Amino acid sequence: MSITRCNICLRLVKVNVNALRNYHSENVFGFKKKPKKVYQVPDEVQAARCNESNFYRLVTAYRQHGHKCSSIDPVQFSLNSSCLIPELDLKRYGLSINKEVTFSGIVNSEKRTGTVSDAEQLLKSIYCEHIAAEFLHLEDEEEIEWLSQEIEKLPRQTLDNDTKIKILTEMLKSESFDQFLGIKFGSLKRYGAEGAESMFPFFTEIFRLAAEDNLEQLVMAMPHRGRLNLLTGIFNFSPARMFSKIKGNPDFPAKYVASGDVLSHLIASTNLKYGDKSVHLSLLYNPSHLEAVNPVSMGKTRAKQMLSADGDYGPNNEFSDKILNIQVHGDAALSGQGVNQECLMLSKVPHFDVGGSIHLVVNNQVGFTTPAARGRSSRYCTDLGKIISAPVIHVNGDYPEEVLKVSKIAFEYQRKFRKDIFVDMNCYRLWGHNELDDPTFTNPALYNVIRSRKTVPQMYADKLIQEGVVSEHTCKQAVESYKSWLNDELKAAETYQPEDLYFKNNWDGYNQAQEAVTTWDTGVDTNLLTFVGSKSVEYPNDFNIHPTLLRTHITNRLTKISEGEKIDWSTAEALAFGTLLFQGYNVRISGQDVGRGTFCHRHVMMVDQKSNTTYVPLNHMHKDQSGFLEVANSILSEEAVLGYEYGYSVESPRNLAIWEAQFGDFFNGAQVIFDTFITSGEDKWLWQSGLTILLPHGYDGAGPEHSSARIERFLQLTDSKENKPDGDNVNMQVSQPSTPAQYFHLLRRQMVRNFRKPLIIITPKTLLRYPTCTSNFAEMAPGTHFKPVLG
Ligand SMILES: Cc1ncc(C[n+]2csc(CCOP(=O)(O)OP(=O)(O)O)c2C)c(N)n1
Ligand SMILES: [Mg+2]
Repeated sequence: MSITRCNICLRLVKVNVNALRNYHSENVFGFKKKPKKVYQVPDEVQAARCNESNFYRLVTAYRQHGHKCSSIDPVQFSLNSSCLIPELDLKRYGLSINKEVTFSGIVNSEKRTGTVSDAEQLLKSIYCEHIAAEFLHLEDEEEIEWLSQEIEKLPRQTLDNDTKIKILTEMLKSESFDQFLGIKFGSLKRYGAEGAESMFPFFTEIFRLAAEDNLEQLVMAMPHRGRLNLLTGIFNFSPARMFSKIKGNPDFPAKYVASGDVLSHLIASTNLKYGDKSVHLSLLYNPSHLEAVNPVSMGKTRAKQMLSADGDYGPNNEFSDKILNIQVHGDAALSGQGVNQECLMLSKVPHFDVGGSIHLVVNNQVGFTTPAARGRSSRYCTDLGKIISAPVIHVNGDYPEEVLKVSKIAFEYQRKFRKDIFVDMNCYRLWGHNELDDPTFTNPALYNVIRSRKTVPQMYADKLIQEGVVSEHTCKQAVESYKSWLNDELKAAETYQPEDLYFKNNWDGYNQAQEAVTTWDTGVDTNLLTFVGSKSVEYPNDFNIHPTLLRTHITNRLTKISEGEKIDWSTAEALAFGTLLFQGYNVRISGQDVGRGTFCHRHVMMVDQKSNTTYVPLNHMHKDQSGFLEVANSILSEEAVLGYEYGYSVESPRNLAIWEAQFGDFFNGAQVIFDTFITSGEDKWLWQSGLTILLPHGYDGAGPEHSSARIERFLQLTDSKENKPDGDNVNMQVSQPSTPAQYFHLLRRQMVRNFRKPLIIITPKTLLRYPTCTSNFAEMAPGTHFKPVLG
């Protein structure tokens, strides 16, 4: 049998997959292409590793598996108590303990050479004691090299006495604060820091480094545990104000209509001073729904970055050059709440990137009553971080100095690589979930250990006394003087009056809405409408436009604009966006595929058919234009993305944040954000938000799931009155406009008023192209406005 050879020659075309799958969006507002970094392990290091390849394999094994037999659990209740890790067995690597090996280039040590036994000892001290690092899962070689060098330096690092005393003082203050509250307010749930006091070295070190590095602002999200201790201990929150609240007094001056929130949600906005440097800290309000505040903090960070021309918004800098995001988690909530997965997946996406967040887990190894092993399926609560190649450093909270050292690495890693990193501080919880709860119903063995040990501050005080750094007398004095200050504050609480801290800075000139229906002229001069309308579909000469887009969308719009008639839904939207940009407001539209629009009607973002370059015509209307449209095509997430946009919206009233669900009925994946932030933020916290939510497509019919955006649920969520018409002071506005002009006015009204309210708009599908659902310029001209009812 003969085989016929095929003479067709396969032509292999070298294709850059990234180029195919990515937009080339240089200079699109809110996105700058990052320069490609080239990293090369030095030749001599590579040579050393080749020469000692077996030893190098052993070192790599410690870097990869050492954490499994580390001693990071302060209550020794761990799953890893027996340290038999086969991967660390010397036999695997053909090494005997007396063999001389080269350390240089292989493990970071002061010694250039040593025996395998020396190396084993060193590696154990680095990777298997009170710090356990996980970084070999990272994709980037430079990051791995950098982290191994930094972590391997740790055993040689010592802290100066001033730093040690600072750590001790903060921890003693925290412990005293818990004891003080325990005595003065016996029935209070304070969710104290007892057992987790080593969180203080994390914060003091990160904040100090941030100020030293000339960061301007820190935006922080954190849950209940230790929050009050931090507020009064280092965030300059007046204890008198806190005590006044505990006694049941209102949070806000009487002139405001607001209910306030529970104690464990209090916030700080303060300047932290370190020598002649300072950094501003904003600790965000959090709802009880654990972790829901994280995307909000990211969105607020991004808004601050935009306002201060940081990162993609600036000429020449990187994200978080000025503003840094910090997130604190509980161990159970971090692994249990899906919003964290969404946030991590957002972290490097264009238009959502904030330059990497620093995460601290206050890992007391229990969630309410649930022991760690029942609270997740992964080994560590931080394993989620691995999905974005984030390093994790676990540390034993009984060793505050080690906590401080790894915090420094976390900070420096974030600064160097602008990526997320996790510090997992393993600690314990002295009491039950709160101080009134008895933990021994469910965790008797653990609490036997906890009740028979010394507290972390006391252990550290003993250590420093033994080292001669402080005396017992100084420690006692520090505690006494702090308690005496707290006593003075308790007295001051009796006459404390809430300060008026609201509607300041970015919000200067804004106020709460009145109990009246006000009408705002949102009309626009016809010449400007014509200008904006034609600019909204203009593109550069060398731009390869999609032929269908040109034939339909662009041509039709130009005709309608020139006639000022038959203005359709998407044209009205473009006119609203463009005129707001013209007035200097920024507009950000976010959600899945929003640039094109789910129903292919919007096209605020055009894609060059040859180069994949994106273009946003509304950002090129005029050379002096000061407002810009950010088109944030999002990941397939509702909760984190909506939370993000809410956070963005509360930073400044001058930026219109719009979130569009792909189909209206998908909003319920973000129900937590609606319930705990959007509908209630002003009442709980006096946080106003003009966040505008587009929910297509109400009752247009597309099967059971897509035919309803469930408008009735939004109506139920309003505090609309039953006995009289609502004023502007309703908690949120819900509307279903039926003409393009109405939609135009609604969007513009969000920006021109002197207050902000969340707005839900049930948007259509069929009406987008329905011949009779059009408006004309006369309905958008000066003097026109949104009409609550058309008749
Ligand atoms: C989304 C959500 N579900 C449930 C709760 C009720 N809850 C409050 S605290 C808590 C335990 C949290 O454990 P962890 O995250 O480890 O923090 P810890 O209290 O141990 O500091 C639970 C389940 C909540 N607040 N939020
Ligand atoms: Mg916990």
